[in-house]
Amino acid sequence: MINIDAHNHVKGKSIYLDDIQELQGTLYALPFDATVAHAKIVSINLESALNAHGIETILTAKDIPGENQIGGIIPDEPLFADGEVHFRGQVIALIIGKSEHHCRQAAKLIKVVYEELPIITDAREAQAKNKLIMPPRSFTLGNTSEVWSTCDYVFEGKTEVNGQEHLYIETQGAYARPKEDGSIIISSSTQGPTAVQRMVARVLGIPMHKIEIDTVRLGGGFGGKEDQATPWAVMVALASQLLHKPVKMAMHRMDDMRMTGKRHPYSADFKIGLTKDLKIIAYEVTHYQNAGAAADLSPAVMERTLFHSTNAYYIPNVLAKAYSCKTNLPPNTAFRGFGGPQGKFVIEAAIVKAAESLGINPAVIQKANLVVDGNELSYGQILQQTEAHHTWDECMNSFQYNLQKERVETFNATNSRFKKGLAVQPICFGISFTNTMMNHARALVHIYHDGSVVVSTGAVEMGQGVNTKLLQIATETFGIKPSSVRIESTNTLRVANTSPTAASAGADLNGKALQMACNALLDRLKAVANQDFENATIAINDEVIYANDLKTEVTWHQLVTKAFTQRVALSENSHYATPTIHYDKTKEKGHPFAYHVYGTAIIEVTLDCLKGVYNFDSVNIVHDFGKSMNATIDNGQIEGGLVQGIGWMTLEEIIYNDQGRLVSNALSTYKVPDIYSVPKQINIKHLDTAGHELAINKSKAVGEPPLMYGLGAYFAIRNAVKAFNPNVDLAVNAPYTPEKVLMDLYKKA
Ligand code: MTE
Ligand code: LUZ
Ligand code: MOS
Repeated sequence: MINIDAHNHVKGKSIYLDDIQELQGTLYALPFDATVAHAKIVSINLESALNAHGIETILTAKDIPGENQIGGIIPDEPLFADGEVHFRGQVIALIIGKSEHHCRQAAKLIKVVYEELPIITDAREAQAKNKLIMPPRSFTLGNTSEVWSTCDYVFEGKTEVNGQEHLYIETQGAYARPKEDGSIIISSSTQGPTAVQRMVARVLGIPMHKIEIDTVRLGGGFGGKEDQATPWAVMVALASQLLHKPVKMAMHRMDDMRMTGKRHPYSADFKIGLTKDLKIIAYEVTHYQNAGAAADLSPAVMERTLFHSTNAYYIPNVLAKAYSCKTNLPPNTAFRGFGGPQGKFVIEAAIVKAAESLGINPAVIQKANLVVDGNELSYGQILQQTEAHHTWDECMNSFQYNLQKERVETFNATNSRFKKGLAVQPICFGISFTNTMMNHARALVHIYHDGSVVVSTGAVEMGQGVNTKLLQIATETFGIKPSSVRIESTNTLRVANTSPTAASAGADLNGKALQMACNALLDRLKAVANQDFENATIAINDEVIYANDLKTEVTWHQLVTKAFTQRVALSENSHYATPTIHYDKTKEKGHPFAYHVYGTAIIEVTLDCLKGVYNFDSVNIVHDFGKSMNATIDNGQIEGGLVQGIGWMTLEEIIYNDQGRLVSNALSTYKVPDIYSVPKQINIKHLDTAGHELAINKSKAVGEPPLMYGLGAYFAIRNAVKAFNPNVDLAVNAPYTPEKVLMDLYKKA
């Protein structure tokens, strides 16, 4: 089935937040933010701004009827700065006027007097000064300190990995309209409608049942709208509630980039120990996560960094520790992979460091340590149905890695200006929210008496194709045409208490709930059909219901009508909670993931050693989809994730100066992959495995894992640099921008 949004997207008919038909009298809201990164607010003078043309009002912390608090995991984040600011871009006031233009004019008239305080932007500096979001956490397996002396080789090192701007095409925004009796509807471009509802209730001081959040689709989220769509929705809700008027916000790109958090930068120290036959027997890592000025999702992101600290490798002795460091930057947040990619980057760097020191191909160490069934990971989960070797071998064989490697070596021996680099990147990613409590979903299905069906779930469509997968589940279960089913917007009145669409689990959780609802309805309809067919086996095909002899038949519409006249319930609400998962934080042991997703990529790059610029020639991937329920959509996720990962590792460079000002604050200074930087060839081979019971229709979750293939881009470029400048000692510092590559090419050994 093609993506159900494809035609409307191409025609420009799809509705995004800014396309919602506005009510007459709609006002516009513009956040006014801090211009210093850390300060006491001595005074705020709003007078001339309030008197400016077209301005309705300006709201600050003192106008909040409920709590000035939007922190989800830790309540440490005010909606509007109150007395102090902790990062540039922190919102101090909300200007409401007749148009955005009026608001921008008024913003120039607001006068804030600050008393500046010391600024910290570096994670290690924050940790040294004990500025932490929460106490550090450690995962332990075996006993590293006991085995160092038995290792034949021990290597130590340090890595840096930068953040990443989400760059969803649709910027943050929300539109609130008052309903009667103080209740309110808010259209929000959010991955988590329930999170928005909860925070609106808290800040407005009203019960959740007065708040309806509606989300049709997002023009991309990538994690950036898991938590950070909330403040903007709360702001328009607050203004709408106080003014009894519809209020809307759709952010400018530069405002969005300045005010919102990004992927977390990490700094890390590692120590890796191997035996003579290249088995990694000990690994210690300390991660310093740059959380920004408030917790946001950082504790959960940090947790996933620890979970993925050993990527696809079995290491019997592990000590992984992480600090969530509080700095004067916008709070960093979820981003595809959610800390996992940062954890994996360090183990890959450690392996590369070992291989370079031993003068061997890192792939030899990678392969020698891939996980197998029965391996215990540092957090206690015993792996089953592992596909690490399977994807690796399949990738090596079907894409003829050995020939490719020879070709690259020959190229490098015969070319001086251009050098090629090759890297292999295996991945292993856990599927489930690491917070067990969040792994549940509901679906509401109505069959109308004309036979048409409407489906509501908690899943948010953000381009990943979840609505198409949900439509497939409903139509396949009922045996009816796609045009008979409609997937409705995600709405907190129809489906309540949802987890955000995140952790790649949207299709699994909501799809399973939907399947349960459809099956319950089908059972009731079959019971009605059985009255005519005398307990025959019933099959539905093309909207025709057959008894087992295929002689008697009735249409879907006739059957539904009959059920309706017999007063059979044609609506169903089902609840699904992932079985088998559990986790004990006091012991840091458990079985947090329903299953893992595996894959292997081979990345080849050509580097121009005169200019430092590079091009990716090919990326060959064998990915473990299980039984992919929609290969086109799943391949799209692989391509998109891969390119996003390559962008993070190569071109995308977030720069804050030491005053905490975002220097890379627009698309002129923040470079993302374009059509020219996409690999010339991306070959995706499906590893067709049994799948997993806990994956919807055994079609494994696909959203986040492929981003981590992009890690290989970093190491492929490094190999090309090494081919040109063999004896140089290189740091591990991503992204590897052409500027940094050029410096390394001519760095003295
Ligand atoms: N694909 C598109 N086109 N747009 C997005 O915003 N988000 C990614 C991934 N793929 C995203 C995307 C992230 S971060 C996640 S967690 C998953 O989609 C969420 O959707 P799923 O749970 O349905 O896979
Ligand atoms: N969000 C979250 C996530 O709250 N918990 C997770 O484990 C997670 N994993 C990936 C992406 N978002
Ligand atoms: Mo994705 S980072 O789980 O929204």
